[in-house]
Amino acid sequence: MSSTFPAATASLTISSKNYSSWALRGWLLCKLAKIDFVEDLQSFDDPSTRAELLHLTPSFLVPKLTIGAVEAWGSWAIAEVLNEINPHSGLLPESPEARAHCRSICGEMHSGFTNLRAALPMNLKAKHENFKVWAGAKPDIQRICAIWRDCLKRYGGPYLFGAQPTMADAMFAPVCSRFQTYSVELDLVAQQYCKTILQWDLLEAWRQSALNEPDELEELDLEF
Ligand SMILES: N[C@@H](CCC(=O)N[C@@H](CS)C(=O)NCC(=O)O)C(=O)O
Repeated sequence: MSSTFPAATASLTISSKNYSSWALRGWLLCKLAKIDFVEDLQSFDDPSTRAELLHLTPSFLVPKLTIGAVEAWGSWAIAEVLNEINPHSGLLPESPEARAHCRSICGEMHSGFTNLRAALPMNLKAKHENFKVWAGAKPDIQRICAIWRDCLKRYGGPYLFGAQPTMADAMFAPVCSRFQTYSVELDLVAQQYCKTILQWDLLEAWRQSALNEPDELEELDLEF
């Protein structure tokens, strides 16, 4: 088997841009890695889609990246594959210490914060002014804000590892949108970080596409 990546066009299988936080992560990672890719947008409200998804992605989940015979599914695997494809894209910070730190907080995001994800599902079209955050989600929010404070202090911001966004910002970006949607009270540092992410041109481009998506997948309002 060849040790280089195929010269094929990359394709990113994603689902709803409004609801799918993992799809957003995969898309931001591809953009940060500066690869050319096409979006393969699968619609969850089409009954044939689940059967189709099974062929497209073994985990049944999106995002999934395909480049010729190279297939990676799950945001974390996609991040690492993209970093292999383009190790100088800045997906990871430069120093070994910062790279280890970056990978660690991406890992926390990837495998944790399940209460936050359940209580505050991503929905870019929604805005809740007086949303009561479930007590079980509060430790997740506190931990996320502590991660951000630590990074911004150590590396100087405005992104988590300094002047340019890395894979960590891609992984945490959907959290910023959730905090905005549900009007979560945040300390000043976290507020500023959310503002940076929400003004990021890539996030704005994604948000515009999400707003143009047909309404309304009501069952996803609670579950995603
Ligand atoms: N840990 C996975 C999570 C992927 C995931 O949960 N994707 C959701 C979309 S946000 C999905 O594909 N759900 C399909 C379904 O529920 O049918 C990742 O890192 O990508």
